[in-house]
Amino acid sequence: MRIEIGPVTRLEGHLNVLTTVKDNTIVEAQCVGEMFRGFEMILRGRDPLDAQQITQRICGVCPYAHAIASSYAQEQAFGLRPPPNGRIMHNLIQGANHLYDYLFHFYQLAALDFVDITAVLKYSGKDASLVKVRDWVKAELNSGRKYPAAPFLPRLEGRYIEDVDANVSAIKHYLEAMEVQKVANQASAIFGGKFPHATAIFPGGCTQEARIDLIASYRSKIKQVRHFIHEKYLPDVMAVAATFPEYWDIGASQGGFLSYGMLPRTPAPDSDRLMAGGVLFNGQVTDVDFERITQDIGHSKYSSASGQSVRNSAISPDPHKEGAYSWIKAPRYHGDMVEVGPAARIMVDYHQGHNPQIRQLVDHFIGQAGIRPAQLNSVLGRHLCRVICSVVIADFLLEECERLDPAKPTMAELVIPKEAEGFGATEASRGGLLHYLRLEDHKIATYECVVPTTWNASPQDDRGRPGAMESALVGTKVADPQQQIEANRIIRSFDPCMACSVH
Ligand code: NFE
Repeated sequence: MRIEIGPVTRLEGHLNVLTTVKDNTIVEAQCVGEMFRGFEMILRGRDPLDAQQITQRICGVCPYAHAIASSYAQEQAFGLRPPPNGRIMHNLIQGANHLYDYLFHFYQLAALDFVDITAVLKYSGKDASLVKVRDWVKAELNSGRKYPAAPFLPRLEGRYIEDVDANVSAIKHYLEAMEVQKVANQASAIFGGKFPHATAIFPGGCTQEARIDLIASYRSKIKQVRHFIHEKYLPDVMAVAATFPEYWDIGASQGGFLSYGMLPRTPAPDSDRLMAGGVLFNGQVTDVDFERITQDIGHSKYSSASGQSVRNSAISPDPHKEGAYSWIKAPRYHGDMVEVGPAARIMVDYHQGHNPQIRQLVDHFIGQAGIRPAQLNSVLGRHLCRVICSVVIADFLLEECERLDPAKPTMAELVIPKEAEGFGATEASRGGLLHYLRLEDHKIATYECVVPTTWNASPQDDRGRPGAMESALVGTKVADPQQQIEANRIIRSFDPCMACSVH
């Protein structure tokens, strides 16, 4: 039985997923990116300094990661190193964006997979925000509307949290999380100029000053966000894990893991990073080699050559190509499928014993959950790894503030060479993000972005092997093949962003 479970809601953009179900088990899955955008074509022939601005428009959720990857690529092409303040400001802007994004994903996108909003009808307390939600749900259900209480209802049927107090507390945190996300975005905007789409991020640093009042304001905002992470986000994720422990064993992808690492601690962006990069296969981590990244398009709607390296990538849309089912390309590492994202980021660092705080947090929480490190490759593992990232990043951002020196410059002077090329790699919230550019006659001749959701939601490669998310769906038992709440929870745990994936 072949079933279309798309459009999958509570994610960015338009994702369709087709599953084939036999005996209540998914035996095949196809992730379909349904639109074409063409940013790499838009960039051709432009001034390279347009790139960190234009690529931010790929997405309103993770714009800073694109600006940072573009700046790193240009820094390499220009032979440029930002001064320490510039590097730190890049980190402060990008890091605060990660904190916003993890909270947004868990509360607004994923939590409703587990939290029962109708439990609020039993709320008898006096909290004004909850009373408002309760009265609204009640009025909606009595309204006679075809779809009352949208977008929370109707929903897929399955088991949700049953405890009324736990549900009510989660609904309260859903509301609070939106306020905290605003604070995180304000923090990014202090040095980035605005949210989304920062104006101040440049190759070689940041155009904002390292003023004492800005540092103090940034610190106080990150402290507020950090408080929420520790007091609400972390316990809420562990509460979901305690209620749905079966999801430690559901949704494992079937390949390796790739992370570029993030938040450099020295002006060389690819040197020592807060989280180390690497490629993890069978418990072994090796350094990332950009030359080993290729993109297959056998099942993607492009007619250019398949399997090209990043440097040689081309883009030629072919909407009617036979056998193609997605606008997403299929990136592979040395020919193999890898997952990117929070679980990859944490596992790659953990397996190298690189960041002691990550090791300690992973050991603590897998001990508490009674699972093995390999089970971080799961629905719950991805949620837990986002929390671990947020704890580690929030602490680091506060330390970075101490290292800003108001008396020193925040930008390096830059000269655009006539011919040059550069790679820029970082971690967006959803995983490894790579930008590549080549200059000819001071202008962009080639620009290529290899984006997190392009890896995770990729279609089959030329050998017919599935992408990470497709592979995570295969083998999943579904109680109701028509609804597949289990598949939806798997997809959401990847936090796909379709706008980014097709860019
Ligand atoms: Ni549009 Fe993004 C992140 C990037 S995902 S959200 O995180 O890059 O492919």
